[in-house]
Amino acid sequence: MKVFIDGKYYDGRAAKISVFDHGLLYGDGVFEGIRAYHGRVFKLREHIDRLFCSAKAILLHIPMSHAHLMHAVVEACRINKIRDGYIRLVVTRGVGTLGLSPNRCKNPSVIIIADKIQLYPPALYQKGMEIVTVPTVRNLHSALNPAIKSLNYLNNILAKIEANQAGCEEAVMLNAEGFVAECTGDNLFIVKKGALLTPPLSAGALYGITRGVVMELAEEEGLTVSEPNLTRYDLFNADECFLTGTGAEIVPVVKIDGRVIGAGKPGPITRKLEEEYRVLTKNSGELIYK
Ligand code: PXG
Repeated sequence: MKVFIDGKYYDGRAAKISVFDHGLLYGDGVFEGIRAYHGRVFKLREHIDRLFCSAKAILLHIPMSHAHLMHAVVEACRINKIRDGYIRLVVTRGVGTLGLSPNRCKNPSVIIIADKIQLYPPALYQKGMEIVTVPTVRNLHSALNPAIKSLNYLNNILAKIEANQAGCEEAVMLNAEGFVAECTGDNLFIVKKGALLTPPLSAGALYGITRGVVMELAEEEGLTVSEPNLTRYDLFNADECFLTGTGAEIVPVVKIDGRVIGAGKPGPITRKLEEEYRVLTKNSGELIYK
C-alpha cells in the first residue's frame, strides 16, 4: 500500500508522521472517510467541501486547493489499484512544539490512505441491528461543534465503548437537552406513518453525506422528509429505524434499549432506500480509471 503524505507516496510501513504533530499531541486536525465503488469515488466533491468547512471552523489552512485535493484522492486510489475501497483523508495542524499553540505549527500535513473497507457482518444488514442509548452526551455545539469532523473523536469513542459494553455495535447519543443527536459514526433516521424523520443538525449531528443522499432519494420516492427534535419515545414508537454513514451505508435497526422497533425486522421503506442507494453508488462518482 502506498500512502500520500504532503505530496509524496510512502510504503504503508514507512508512512509516518512526527510525534510533534499536533494532530497526535492534541487531536488538532480534521478528516474525511470516503468510499470508492466500482472504480469511482462516491460523493468526492461533497467530502472535500466538508473537509474545507471543518478546517475553516478550526482556523486550519489546507495547503492544497479543492481541485488539487480531489485529484490527489483519485490518484491515491489509482496508485493503490482500488476499485472498491475506503479512503481516509486527514489534515493535521502539523509539526509544532509541546504546548497548545497552533501558531508554532508552520506546515499542516495532508495524508491520504486508500485501503480496503472493513464492513459490518452481512447478517447485521439481513436481521437488523440492536442499539442502545449511552450515558455519554454528544458534545455541545457551543463547546466543540459536532459538525466539525475533527481528529478529536473521544466523545464518539466513549459512546462506542459504552455501546460495546452493553453488547451492541452502535450507540444512540443524546444531546445535553435529551434529544436524539446521532450515533457514534452514523446518522439516525426513523420512519413513522410513511414519512421519514431525522434529528436536525442543530441537535448535534454531523452533516452526514449519506444522510443528505438518503433524504434526496426519499423525496424522489415521494416520501415526506422532516427534521424535528426526536426523543427516545419517538424512536421506540417508530415503524422503522435505520442508520446512515459512508462506512455503514444504510443499516436497519430493529431494537433500541430493549424495545422492538416496528415488526422487529428491517422495514419496507428501509429496504427500498437501501436498494436505491446501491444503484446510486454503482452509477455515480468520480472515475478512477478513465
Ligand atoms: N456521524 C458521525 C459522528 C460520523 O463520524 C457520520 C455521522 C456519517 O456521515 P457520512 O458523511 O459518512 O454519511 C459519520 C461518518 C469509520 C467511519 O471509520 C466513520 C464515518 C465514516 C466513514 C468511516 O468508522 N463516520
